[in-house]
Amino acid sequence: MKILLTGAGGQIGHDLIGALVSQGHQVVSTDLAPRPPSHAHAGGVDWQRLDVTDAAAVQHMFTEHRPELVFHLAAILSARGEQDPRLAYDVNQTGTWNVLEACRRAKVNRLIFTSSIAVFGPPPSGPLPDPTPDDVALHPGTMYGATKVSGELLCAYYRKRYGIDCRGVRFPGLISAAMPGGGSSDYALFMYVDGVRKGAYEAFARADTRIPLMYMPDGVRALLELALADPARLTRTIYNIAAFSPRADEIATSVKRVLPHAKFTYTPDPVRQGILDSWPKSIDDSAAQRDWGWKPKYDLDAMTDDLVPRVTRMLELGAILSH
Ligand code: AKB
Repeated sequence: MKILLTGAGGQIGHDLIGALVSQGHQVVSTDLAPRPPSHAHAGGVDWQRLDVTDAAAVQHMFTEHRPELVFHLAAILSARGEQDPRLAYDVNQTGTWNVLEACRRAKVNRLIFTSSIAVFGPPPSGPLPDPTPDDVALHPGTMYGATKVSGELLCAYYRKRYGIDCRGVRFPGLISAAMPGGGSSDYALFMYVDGVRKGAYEAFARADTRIPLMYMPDGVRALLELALADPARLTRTIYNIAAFSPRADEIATSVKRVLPHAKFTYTPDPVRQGILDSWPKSIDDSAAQRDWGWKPKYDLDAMTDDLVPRVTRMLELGAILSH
């Protein structure tokens, strides 16, 4: 199948491209930035420069390549988005609109939208239910979250109005051996990277911070399974998906099982801690389980056992840059 990715140079693209290529798909990877050195494994994959905020360029790319399936990954994440809300609006809001319009005009069959737990925030009436279900009033506290809510609604609109088979997941914080960019959940990955590299990490979150997290192989599998799910079985446009929800100090304990000398300290950054505190502590993903059989394979310790050797290898290869 011919598949186009936006934001292919990011954390999800790194692993998703490899999975798509190994399944024999023809992949067109697009990103504003040139192919990062860490994407060397995707050497044979077509890499095209694309700024999703440029409507004409997006239209041209989609019409030229006529993909059957698009994964829309391009986004400015929560912490970076609070530094530059205008940029987050342009990329996440206008970019998503441009991608949907290009899908409509180029007659793309299916679009996979990557939403996030950042769509949630505490409602005025009190805290979010724990676990948080798919359908609660959405009160995001960040520009990133607000634009993801809008993206979800636009997907449902384009589905109903123009028949584009648009589907998506709300990702927890994703952890992998590829560097994330500007997320509030990044403390979790840095515990692994700096745990290996320096034997110590000063987290920007409190020790009792608890948010939903997921290991990237599960995240990639969720995207692929949803992309191939029978439309007749889908009762929603956007699905919560969950894996595990550890406190920051529980992640530290898990890392220390493998790296006993690693030291972790906690110095909360007020902006990122505020964002983390506004997100759900855990997620109810029963609709995804029921409709398309979603089930994570990795819990926290299984992720740690797999990830520490990977991070070690990536650091040896110089493929993880500093944060
Ligand atoms: C972020 O921290 O902004 C992202 C997310 C949870 O969507 N990783």
